Amino acid sequence: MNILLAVSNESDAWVQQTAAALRREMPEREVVFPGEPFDRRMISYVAAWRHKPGSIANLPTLEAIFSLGAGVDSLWQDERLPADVAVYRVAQNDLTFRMSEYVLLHCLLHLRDQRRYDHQQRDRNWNVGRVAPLAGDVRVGIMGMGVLGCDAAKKLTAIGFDVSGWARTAKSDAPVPVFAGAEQFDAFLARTDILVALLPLTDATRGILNMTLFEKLARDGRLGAPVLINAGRGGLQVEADILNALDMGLLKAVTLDVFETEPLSQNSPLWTHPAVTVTPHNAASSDPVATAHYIAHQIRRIEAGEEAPGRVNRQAGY
Ligand code: NDP
Ligand code: OXD
Repeated sequence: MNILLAVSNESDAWVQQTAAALRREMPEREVVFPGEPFDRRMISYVAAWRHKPGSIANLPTLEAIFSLGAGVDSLWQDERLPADVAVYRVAQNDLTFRMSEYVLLHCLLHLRDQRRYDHQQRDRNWNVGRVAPLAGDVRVGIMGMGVLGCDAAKKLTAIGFDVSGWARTAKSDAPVPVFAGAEQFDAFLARTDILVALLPLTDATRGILNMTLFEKLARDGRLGAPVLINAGRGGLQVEADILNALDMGLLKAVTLDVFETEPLSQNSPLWTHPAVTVTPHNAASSDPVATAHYIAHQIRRIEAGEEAPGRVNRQAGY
């Protein structure tokens, strides 16, 4: 019935706050870390974030693994991940709404060319420049129409953007038109001025943000050239292709929250490129209290024999 908190850095403040919040939520259980002595036979649940491979093996009464985030790709990197154990992820408003704030912020920054005015302010340069298009004149394409993509789509639509999505499977209840699968991918790209990547990292999506894709984005948009925002996973993108596409004018600007290697190397040209906005994988860093509350809710549902939210399809990888 106890909970193992399997993380890469046990002393991290966010981890310690999550552990404290979990103990408050479920005082009847022990919350332990892999680095301390504990009874492996008493662990029913693992809450994991970038855990050390092998650290959640040999737990004979394990019932479920909870990702402390929405993404689960780091779990699959563990060859000793217990098979046949249900995996759950975070799919709740605290995280979702933060991601939508990030997507809105960066779509608007690109719409209004804000980076240019930041540079101008530094130079005390009063240059109005061209009149920005209205949101309604700009087509946003969201790759990944799951929990995050749908919420961002609703909110982008509410401020006027012309939004479409792309997913693996067709949707009849999405807030915006959704293109599905490989067959409709090119049509989706051809109507996209701002491409927002909110995909999980799987074998099918790794490296998808590459030169071939950038060449297929709309060439007739009001921003001058297409813009990329990636807040999904760094493994989706080929950073050398992004830099080349910027230099060739195939992309006008990019916002990246995630990177091929994190933290981003000090030597990466992305840090200083004038058309690149870098954030440190914090698009939707969640409140530890909300995360612990959500995991406690998932556990209570499982123990009541009910379906818990956020169940991952292990075969699909997300
Ligand atoms: P969901 O599982 O709810 O949605 C995933 C979406 O991606 C679904 O619409 C799915 O299609 C689509 N998809 C998956 N594989 C493919 C494919 N091969 N081709 C086309 N579409 C595909 O996930 P969330 O929305 O909750 O989260 C998405 C990702 O965002 C996470 O996996 C994580 O990597 C990232 N993330 C990043 C954060 C950050 O701070 N930067 C924070 C939180 C999450 P379908 O609907 O057909 O299944
Ligand atoms: C997540 C993340 O997947 O923060 O939740 O990246």
